[in-house]
Amino acid sequence: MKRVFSGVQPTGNIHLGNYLGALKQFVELQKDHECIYCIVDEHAITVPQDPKELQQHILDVAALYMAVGVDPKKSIIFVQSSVSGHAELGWVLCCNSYTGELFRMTQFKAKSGGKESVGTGLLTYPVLMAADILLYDTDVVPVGNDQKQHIELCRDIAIRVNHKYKDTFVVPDGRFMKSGARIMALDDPTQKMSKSAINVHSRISLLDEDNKIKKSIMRATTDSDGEIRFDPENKPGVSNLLNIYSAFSGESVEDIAARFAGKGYGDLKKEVVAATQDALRPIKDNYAQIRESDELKAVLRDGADRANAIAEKTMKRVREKFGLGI
Ligand code: AQP
Repeated sequence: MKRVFSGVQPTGNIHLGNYLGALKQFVELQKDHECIYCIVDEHAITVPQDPKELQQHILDVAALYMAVGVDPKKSIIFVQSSVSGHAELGWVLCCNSYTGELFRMTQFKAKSGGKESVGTGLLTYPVLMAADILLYDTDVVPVGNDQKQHIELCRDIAIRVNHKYKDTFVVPDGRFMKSGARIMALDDPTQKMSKSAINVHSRISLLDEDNKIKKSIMRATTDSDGEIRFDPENKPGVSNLLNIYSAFSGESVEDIAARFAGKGYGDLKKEVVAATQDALRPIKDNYAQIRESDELKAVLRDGADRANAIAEKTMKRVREKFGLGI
């Protein structure tokens, strides 16, 4: 069975983009892959976090993984900082990557833009992400489109190390959804939907109430030509709504657009509201039960043990290849 690894940062407000781009794939892949899903708390501290809130957000994300359908009997669910191999391999890979390639990362440019002083962790974030993936001899990495460049860097680093020290890493492939790989902000469909955006109506969080879902979608930015067609470049707002609908319904964006020919944006929005509310309702119900249960921390402890057993094998190989330790 091929091995899958992916993660989400416990930075709050897990949104429709995270779900449709990544989490939905997590669930699908469980059927016929060996899956390892991480809550990447060490990535979260690349920007300042309140320690108490971070603790809660870790449990929130773990509960959401399970609420959307990640099954701890089938998949490993664990917290990154409970497996020390992530940080150790991260350092080894830092010594095998170049500042030039890290400064070129668009996410680094976006997050550091305009600031006088930028934390080193923001720059080395993709190297730690490469370590997360390579630590588990991962074949497949299900992520949103925004992570394409980071996956490419991970592959480059793996190939570079393999060139120097034969057969050290498995070179992984990214896996991206057809619909949902890049969900855009509802208030500005030229930007990706993001947890950290200030306007709450820019995103739908997975735990949003029905009323909030309705408000955010009904006020979503569209355009003034009134035609419903899929054209992300010229009609990013309408195309984003079609994309969201398609990701929930499984119907192609073209078929949905054809079905709405001659109708108004309000009609489309109403159906997107209903599809979103219907899809999120069971997730919210599951979440409420799981988040309160004692089982959650036990799942994470068991996941950490299982993840650590795999990670230690890789680290033994890496230490030997690089001549580390005695
Ligand atoms: N808008 C998106 N559309 C599709 N997929 C997305 N992902 C994120 N945004 C979208 C995917 O969700 C997974 C987890 O993301 P993350 O929590 O690790 O970090 P992120 O990409 O930094 O998420 P945000 O929401 O944009 O957070 P902030 O605002 O803090 O930067 C990843 O697979 C990602 O591709």
